[in-house]
Amino acid sequence: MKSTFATLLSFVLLTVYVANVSATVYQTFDALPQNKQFDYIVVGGNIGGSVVASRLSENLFTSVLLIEAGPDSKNKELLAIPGNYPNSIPCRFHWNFTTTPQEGLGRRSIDYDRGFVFGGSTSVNGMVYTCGAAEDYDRWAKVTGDLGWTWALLWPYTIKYERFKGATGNKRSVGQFNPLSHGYLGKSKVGLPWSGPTKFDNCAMAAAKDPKSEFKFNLDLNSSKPLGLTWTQSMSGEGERSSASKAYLTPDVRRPNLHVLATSQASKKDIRTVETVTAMQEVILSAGAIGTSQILLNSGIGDSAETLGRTLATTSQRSRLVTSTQADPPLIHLRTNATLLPKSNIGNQMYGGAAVLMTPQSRGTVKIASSNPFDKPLIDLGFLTHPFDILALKDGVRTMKRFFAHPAWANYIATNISPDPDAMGEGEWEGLTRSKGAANGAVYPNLKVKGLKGLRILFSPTPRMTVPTDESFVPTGHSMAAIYILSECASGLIKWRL
Ligand SMILES: Cc1cc2nc3c(=O)[nH]c(=O)nc-3n(C[C@H](O)[C@H](O)[C@H](O)COP(=O)(O)OP(=O)(O)OC[C@H]3O[C@@H](n4cnc5c(N)ncnc54)[C@H](O)[C@@H]3O)c2cc1C
Ligand SMILES: *[C@@H]1O[C@H](CO)[C@@H](O)[C@H](O)[C@H]1NC(C)=O
Ligand SMILES: *[C@@H]1O[C@H](CO)[C@@H](O)[C@H](O)[C@H]1NC(C)=O
Ligand SMILES: CC(=O)N[C@H]1CO[C@H](CO)[C@@H](O)[C@@H]1O
Repeated sequence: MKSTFATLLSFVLLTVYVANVSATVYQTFDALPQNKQFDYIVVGGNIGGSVVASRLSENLFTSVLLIEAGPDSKNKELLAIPGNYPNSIPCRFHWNFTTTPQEGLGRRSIDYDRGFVFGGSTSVNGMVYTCGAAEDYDRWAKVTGDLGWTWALLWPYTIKYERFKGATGNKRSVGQFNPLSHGYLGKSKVGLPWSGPTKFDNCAMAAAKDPKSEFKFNLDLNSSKPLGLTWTQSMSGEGERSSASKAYLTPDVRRPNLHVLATSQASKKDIRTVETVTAMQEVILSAGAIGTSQILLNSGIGDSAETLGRTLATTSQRSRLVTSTQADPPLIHLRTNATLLPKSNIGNQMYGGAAVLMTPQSRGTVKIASSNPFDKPLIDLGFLTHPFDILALKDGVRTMKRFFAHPAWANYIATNISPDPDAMGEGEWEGLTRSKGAANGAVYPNLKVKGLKGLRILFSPTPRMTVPTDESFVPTGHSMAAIYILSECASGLIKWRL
């Protein structure tokens, strides 16, 4: 079987730069063991890569090489401080991507952040922890015809990866979460707010207690019914961010069979070939939505519809296979000015709300600008190119207006600072939203390459079976939880050669 996929398994390594030396993580290619052969090569030190490298290397007879383009996150306090996001995270830990001019946003290009460091984006993100709705996962199962994707079969993985820590600093958190909804023996810390409750929290909770309120209290979002008001959980604990690398790699890198190479970018083809490593079993691509697309495109997989059709004859995914992405929900930022100003003299507190679209119908693409793997890819999020997205956002703004209309906010001046769809014409609202609405977040492709042996792709999140791309969708929540679930699930599939 090895020879069938030999071509794909030779990876070119481009050493980007040499960072400070650590005892357990290789900083240079030359430091790697002599023969440069491993059972598995995992590309990308993000959730998928960290989880899979950790789980595969549990078997001490299996050798695993994990390759990460960015630097080690060890001793980087700035990354460990929870709440340091986003402004205090230096750009040396970012890819500094910018999108192509967005047709749906008045042809503006927007910054598109991704983590360039161990842990990938989990080292630089907002840490907000939500699992999404059971219906989202059940829909994966329905679309794929694979019961393995039902929430009932996937949620046990949350128990596997979670190490629930409650609130830091002995803060009481009774009544702020459901103890039965969490795992306590896993690797990734999940916690509750370490401060508060704030005046905002108290008002929101008072409104939620009103039996007539549309916005009811929800004890724990792992009820898999994510509607309502809740105490936000985050992937942090004991005063620290719990990145994927901190949770999975730092403890396991002492294993003699797990090799982690930092500051090295993997690619298939390069004009400046530096080094090559070989996997005896499989290559697992987990370089995130952008990085994985770039590697595949640079490898000649997905250059054109024809190539794809041939290479992937057994799949139903054709021309859009590699380039399809699902854009992260655009945010309409309402925080440009204060939304709520206290009427009485209680200081300068201001609170804001944002409408976030969790079910975008718009789709984008990732393309390469050249065959040089160091060139930035062309990222087109396709934001607001589908009419549904504009309608849904408009509805979101109205929902928020109803939320702040509750008497619980009576002592505050609630002002609408984003374009108000009820105060202007349809065209004007849409125009302002497209030209002013900021957009941040992640790209989520929802696909997997089949028909290529020896190569797995941990696109996040990726149902196990081929999904026609037009059916691709992500859970209605922040993406980390779903990706941890899928990564733990994928580790089992790889380990047991399924
Ligand atoms: C600013 C920001 C805020 C966010 N906030 C939240 C939040 O609050 N809650 C939440 O749940 N989610 C949040 N997310 C999303 C979440 O962090 C990501 O969806 C999640 O981390 C998974 O990302 P990924 O695996 O697709 O890619 P990434 O995490 O970006 O991982 C890709 C990894 O592969 C590496 N890589 C890329 N190319 C190569 C190559 N050629 N060779 C070697 N290595 C390579 C990269 O350096 C990186 O480490 C946020 C994301 C961002 C960017
Ligand atoms: C992003 O920019 C910073 C600052 O210029 C730089 O240090 C870092 O290496 C850049 N990231 C990448 C992936 O090139
Ligand atoms: C926000 O506040 C500034 C300064 O007070 C003002 O000039 C601007 O018009 C306000 N923007 C909106 C959208 O209300
Ligand atoms: C108590 C609780 O809500 N935990 C749940 C987490 O999600 C699964 C699937 O819906 C439930 O079965 C658990 O009971």
